[in-house]
Amino acid sequence: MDKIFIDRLALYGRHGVMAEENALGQMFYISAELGLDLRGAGKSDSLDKTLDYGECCRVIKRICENNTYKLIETLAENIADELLRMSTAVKTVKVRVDKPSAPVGLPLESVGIEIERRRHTAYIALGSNMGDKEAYLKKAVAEMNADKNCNVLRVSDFIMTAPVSDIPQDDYLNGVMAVETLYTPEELLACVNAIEARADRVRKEKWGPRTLDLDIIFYDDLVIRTEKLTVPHPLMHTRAFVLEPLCMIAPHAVHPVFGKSAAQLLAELDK
Ligand code: A4P
Ligand code: MG
Repeated sequence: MDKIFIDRLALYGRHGVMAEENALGQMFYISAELGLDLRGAGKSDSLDKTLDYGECCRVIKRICENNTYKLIETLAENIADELLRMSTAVKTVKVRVDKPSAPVGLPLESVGIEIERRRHTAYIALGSNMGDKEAYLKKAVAEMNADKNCNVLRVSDFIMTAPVSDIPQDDYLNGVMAVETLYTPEELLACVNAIEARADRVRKEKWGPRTLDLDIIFYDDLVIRTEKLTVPHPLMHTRAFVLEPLCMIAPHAVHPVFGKSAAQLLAELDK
């Protein structure tokens, strides 16, 4: 990917674990690398097709000079966050913080850290079979989009489906949304759980009726199996109520375990 880079921007800051560091301050050298497509700017010679590197430097300066953090990790994390939020065109950000006068008590040229953060694409299945189902799904989409770490890219139509469950319950309204997010998978789960909780979701029984169910179907092409989280969602490939709306917005999205597209999985289910 193309890059904009900033090399060793020299700034005075008050970050450190020691009280003297917070009082006196010291020099920090901050480098950043932003990954984005520069072809349009190169072809048109127009500034609005790229990101102004001067503006990037001013963002870094503001964060470094207007805050006092104990850790350079926190400084770098906040810089990466803001650089990514400057434009959705920025897909990746690397930030390096050098702290050459760190009070280590040994002769050294510099110590520091480097982090890399990026935008991720997740697909989230929505379902509701209680109360005003459409209102619950629409509110979930709006809340997701209002989160500063998420950006809803596409939303499928909402379709009525018969419940897949042994527990007698009302029909479901189902859909799928594609989301660009800065959250890790675990943070995204916490985010969707919070949206469910605000929709008066009560967890009584597995597969029981619910005002709102939000399941993470895919997160990039990651395969995750932890106590809290299984991605891809373990039953998605068996469920038309997930695959049909998924195919409306991303028929070519590939299941990273089976190596098959959403369209293929749906065709196999129909058979
Ligand atoms: N969890 C693990 N992996 C994930 C993931 N990828 N996304 C954990 C979201 N959550 C995940 O989920 C229980 C726990 O799963 C969460 O706390 C989270 O830590 P839950 O939403 O409380 O329980 P659930 O929804 O009853 O279970 P599950 O396995 O998500 O069931 P499904 O697949 O959501 O099935 N019929 C129709 N027609 N339409 C439906 O939408 N939905 C269900 C529920 C049954 N029948 C349906 C529909
Ligand atoms: Mg669920």
